[in-house]
Amino acid sequence: MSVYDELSTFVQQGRAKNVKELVATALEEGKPAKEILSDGLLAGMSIIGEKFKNNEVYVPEVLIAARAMNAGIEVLKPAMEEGDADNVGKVILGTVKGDLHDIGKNLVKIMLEGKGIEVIDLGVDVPPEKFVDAAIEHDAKVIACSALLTTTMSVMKDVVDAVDAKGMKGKIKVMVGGAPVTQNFCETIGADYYASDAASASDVALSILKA
Ligand code: B1M
Repeated sequence: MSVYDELSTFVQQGRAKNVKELVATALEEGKPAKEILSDGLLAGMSIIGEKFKNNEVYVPEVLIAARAMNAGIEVLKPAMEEGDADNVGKVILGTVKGDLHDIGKNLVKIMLEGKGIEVIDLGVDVPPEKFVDAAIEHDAKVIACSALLTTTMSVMKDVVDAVDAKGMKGKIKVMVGGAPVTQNFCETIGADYYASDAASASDVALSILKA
């Protein structure tokens, strides 16, 4: 069994301690952080997601797997960050109201910080106005919204509207992402940018802040 298959299995079994140890070993062996993340940790979480959908596992198992995955990400974090880049600006980040999924959002945060971007992380279940108020308070040019549920992605439109209502359209850019979100959806709701994964989110944010 490859180290990635083993990692995937540990994530599915929710064995946080084993995940941490194996990620550390894989890094020591020179395995690329990106590969450890995608072929090991995310692969395991994706299998859990399928089983969850098919009612083969339930919320507690998913939570335990998520905790194991987060433990692995913590060990990976230093290797994923690009290091001491200059502070190039601020981004307000959060998972939209009604949505409690934060693993993807946390990955976006790691990648943004790796580009030298200061991240004000509002956490999960964030109401639209809170994103905008925080952006104004911190003079941030980008709001980055994550949503994992088809029932919460519509809240991103409320964020776009809230930016408009505060007279900040064009001054604050809204970037959207998360598993059910697409470029087409982004355009439909009038958001400024879509990013399909955490690495692209950091590239997009950097280009906005440097423009
Ligand atoms: Co939830 N859940 N969940 N869940 N859960 C999904 C999303 C689901 C697809 C599972 C399934 O049915 N197959 C399904 C959604 C179905 C739908 O809407 N179409 C679902 C459901 C239904 C639910 C509940 C409603 C279940 C219930 O209670 N009946 C409930 C909702 C709670 C709520 O939010 N109000 C629920 C609860 C939970 C847990 C709490 C148990 C747990 C979350 C723990 C946590 O986040 N701390 C959980 C989990 C873990 C999942 C799955 C299994 C994994 C999600 C994940 O973390 N993936 C998920 C199934 C799946 O995705 N395969 C599922 C790994 C993560 C790295 O990927 O977040 O997609 P992701 O992030 C990616 C990209 O999307 C992107 O970058 C990352 C990769 O680089 N990205 C961005 C994310 N945000 C971005 C923002 C950007 C740019 C890119 O710019 C701003």
